[in-house]
Formats: sequence, C-alpha cells, structure tokens
Amino acid sequence: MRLYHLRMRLTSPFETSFGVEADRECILIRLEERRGEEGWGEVVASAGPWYSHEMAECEWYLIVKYLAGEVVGSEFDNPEELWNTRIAKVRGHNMAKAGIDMALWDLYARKEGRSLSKVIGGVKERVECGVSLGIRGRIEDLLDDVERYLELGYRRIKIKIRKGWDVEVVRRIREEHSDIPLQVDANAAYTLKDVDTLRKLDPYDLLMIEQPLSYDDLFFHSLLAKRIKTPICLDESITSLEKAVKAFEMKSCEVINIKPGRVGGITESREIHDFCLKVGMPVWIGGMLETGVGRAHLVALASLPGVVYPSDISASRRYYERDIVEPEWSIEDGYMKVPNMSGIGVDILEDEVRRHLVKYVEIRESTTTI
Ligand code: OSB
Ligand code: MG
Repeated sequence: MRLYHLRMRLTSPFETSFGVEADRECILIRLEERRGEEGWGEVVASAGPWYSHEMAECEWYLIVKYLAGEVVGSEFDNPEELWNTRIAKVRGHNMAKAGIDMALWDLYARKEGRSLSKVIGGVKERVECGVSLGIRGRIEDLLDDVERYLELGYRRIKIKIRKGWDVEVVRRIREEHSDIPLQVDANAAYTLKDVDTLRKLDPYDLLMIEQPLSYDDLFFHSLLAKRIKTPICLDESITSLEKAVKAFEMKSCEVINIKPGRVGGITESREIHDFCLKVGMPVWIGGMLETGVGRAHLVALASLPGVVYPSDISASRRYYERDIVEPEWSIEDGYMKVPNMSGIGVDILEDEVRRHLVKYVEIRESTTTI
C-alpha cells in the first residue's frame, strides 16, 4: 500500500455554508498485488472537520495504524469479501475505508480486464453532468458563473446557499433562467426555526434542496418535509445503507445524494443504490471536488441504472488547472463518457502527483512473518 497526501490549488476558491476552500487536500491510495496489478482510490477527507468530522491527517493516521494491517498481506477473492471481513468492523471513518475500498475495486476490475463500470453493474455509456457553484461575494458574479457553465453544456446547476444567501439569489437566477434544472445545497445551514425562509423557495421550481438541516439528522428533516414543497435531498446524513433505509422509512427525504467517500466506498454505495432502486427513491452521485482518481469512481457509480438525476460530476478543468490523470475528464454535450478500458480507465501521472505531495508512505507486507 502506498499513501500520497496531496494538496492541490483549486482554480477558484470554493465557498459553502461551512467555509471557504482555496486548496483541496486528499489522500490517494495505491494498492499493489504481490506480483501483478495495482488499483487506485481517493480519501476525500479535507483539511478541517467542516463537512464531516473526518480530516486528511486523521484518516492518514487511522489507515497507517489500523486499516493497512487488515489489507496488506491478506488474501481474498473480491473487494466485498475484504469489506465484510476486515474493513466494515472499523467504526466510522468512512472516508478512509472508502479510499481502500475504491482501490480494491479498481484492482479487481483491472484483473478481470473489464471497466469498473461494467464490473459493478453500470448500464450507461455516458453520464449526465451537473455543476456545483460556490457562494460568491456578489450575486452578479454568481450569475456570470451560471451563464458560463450553462454555455459549457452542464445539464443542471446547483448553488450553495446559507442564511442571507438564499431566496434572493434563487429569485435572481430564475429571473434570467426560468426553466433550467436548478437545485440548492445548504450543507446543514438551517434549523426548523427557519421554515419560513425555506418555504419562500417553494415557488422557484427547484429540483431539490440538499441537506437543509443538521449534518446527521433524519427526524427534523422528516418534519420539515411536511412543511415545504421543495423535495429534500439528503447528503451529509446518509453515511450508510442503514441510514438510507431509516431516511426512507421516516420520509426524511425524497432523493438521496450518494457520495462514495461519505459512505465508505463503492461496496456501500452500491448497496444504497440497489435499495433505492428497489423502493423507488431517485439518486444521483455527489462529489467532493475529487481529483481525476476519485472522479473515475464517481463516473462508474453514475453509470448505475438508479441514477436518474444529473450528478455532481464536472470536468477536471472546473476544479484544477491540471488534473493528475490522463486523459483529463471532460464533458461533451453535458455528458461525460464512461471509460471502457479496464479498471477506472485513466492513467495516473506520477510527476503530477509528486508536484502536490505533502506526505508519502509505503506499507509493505511484514517481513517478520515467515
Ligand atoms: O455538499 O455536495 C457537497 C464539495 C465539498 C464538500 C461538500 C460538497 C461539495 C460539492 C462539490 O458540492 C461537488 C463537486 O465535487 O463538484
Ligand atoms: Mg451536498
């Protein structure tokens, strides 16, 4: 196992209700077979505990101290087996587990000589792209962003909202673009006391409002759902299949954003997807400003049949001047092509990885056990 802690400058700072990020941090995980293939995954934990409690430095420590020993040197037939026997038993730390699970799936798909999409049951040749636009200092700047990304072909616009940057901003966008697919993401900025403000969004025909209330809540969302018309989509609150089942049973949301980083990887994402498909809950794939490695995993998941809304999957250029993979991710007519090469379908540029390196470690099979 090799770990690469990266810090990469974003093309522009990304502001949400929980803060501003100018640089993105992540950990890349590379798993190599004793003699054979390799696989890559991405730990999407960022520098601070603002989206969730997880942080790059903490997840690094957890992987080195606990998870690496469960993976390095062990033998298993498929990623699900390792997940069920050795990884799922670690409580929490989904982002760390996700990085490993993704690398295992890439490795497994490469060994099968098939694309990750095909191996996990993907059915689409291209996936629908949406863009997530951060909070700006002036509404005019956001209107320019909206214009620019519509021109690039994005099939849905999502804007970040918070108290004081919500109803008026949506009204202004709708004034200029009366019929584009539009949604908002609050990243847990409101409480039930704000129901009057949230209700003012009702007339604007939003596809959904993402995570209006606190980050691990299900119950208050179920109450809010009865009081607003805009469909609620949960992001932060859905950290596992179990949470997805509860959200469905409690009617906390009408839509789920599946983020592999947040739920522990491809294995758990697929379980949530399958459940939602069975009960008729629409889903889409969320992002965490991933590098080209994490993005590949998002694209594979977005090719699953239950993904019916555009995902937060944008071109490499929306995030980084130069991505660390080849080919870079690009969009055509608002869609991204699902690679059909084996594994995740992109090559990792080691020179580019090195340029952003904060920390590196190699964990080898113990040589003391004979
Ligand atoms: O809530 O969806 C979110 C980015 C970082 C943390 C949380 C979120 C986001 C995004 C960006 O909205 C989505 C993307 O990767 O394009
Ligand atoms: Mg979100």
